[in-house]
Amino acid sequence: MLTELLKIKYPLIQGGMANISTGKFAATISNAGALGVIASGAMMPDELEQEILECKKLTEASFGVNIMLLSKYKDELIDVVVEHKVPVVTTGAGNPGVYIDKLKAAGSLVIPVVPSVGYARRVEKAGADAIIAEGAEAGGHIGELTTMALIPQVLEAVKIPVIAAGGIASGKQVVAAFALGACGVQVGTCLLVSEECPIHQNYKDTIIKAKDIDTVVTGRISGIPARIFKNRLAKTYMDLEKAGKSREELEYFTLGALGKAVYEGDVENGSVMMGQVAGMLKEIKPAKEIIEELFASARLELQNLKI
Ligand code: TUI
Repeated sequence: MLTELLKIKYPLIQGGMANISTGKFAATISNAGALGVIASGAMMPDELEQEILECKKLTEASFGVNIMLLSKYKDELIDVVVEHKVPVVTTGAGNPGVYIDKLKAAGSLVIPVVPSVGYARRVEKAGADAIIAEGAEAGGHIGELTTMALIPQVLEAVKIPVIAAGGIASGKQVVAAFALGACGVQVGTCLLVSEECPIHQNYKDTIIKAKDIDTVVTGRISGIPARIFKNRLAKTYMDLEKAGKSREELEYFTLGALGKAVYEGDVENGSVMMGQVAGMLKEIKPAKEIIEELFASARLELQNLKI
């Protein structure tokens, strides 16, 4: 049981959303009974330390830190996590293999996010405690496979617990994830529309207004695919990409422009990361209500299944 492994009430992990998942927001999610996760992707090591201390101040419950492996400061961020004995560490956007022993020696459970069977096998061999298999429905940096195709194939390949991510924002989708063999879910987009989520109101409104086809994957040509809201920035990015601009020249358009959307509310010239489920989200609610409803609805949906 994931709930036993992570010492939580609901088998739900907060997606590590750079610039968004602060210590305070992670504590809110942990206090709601799920696993709150601080995202260190856009943080300097001393900022991460402050956020960990803030989170510990605000919750007695377990929590995690996400290490985004494209970060320039990944070694130092890992050192902070080790020093503060963070209970759970999730990783994304790279291979965490070289850090796993060190993290486990500090008592952390290590749960890498993987986009394919190959990476799932690799991190299991390196000692990961569980895996989050993330489908391309997710927001932000993604792989190729959909959740529907990825989860059963990862399950076949590894023995450690598999958590599903990408395309999950309703009870039906939680049931689907469990039916595919997952023992829990990781969600991001549905928490963006929580009252407590520390993003600009324009960002939340953009999700509420979004339709099913309003996200697009940028970076498929240049090397770091990311699903974002289809706005002016996304269109400019794709034009530049087609014109042959390099990954470095395009960096501003991904993580660089995320802050513009998150803090300034510039939803036209900022990078507004969101998953394909944005089209389903119509209301801003307290995070606790979102999480409780997800599982109450999943239980009902399960009873109503007729096969
Ligand atoms: O990491 C994510 N989602 C993210 S990270 C992020 S910040 C950013 N955005 C755009 C460009 C640069 C940084 C926003 N959203 N999800 C987990 C995830 N991990 N998805 C895919 C992967 C992944 C990809 C490659 C995991 C391992 C991997 O290995 C590559 C290698 O060569 O080791």
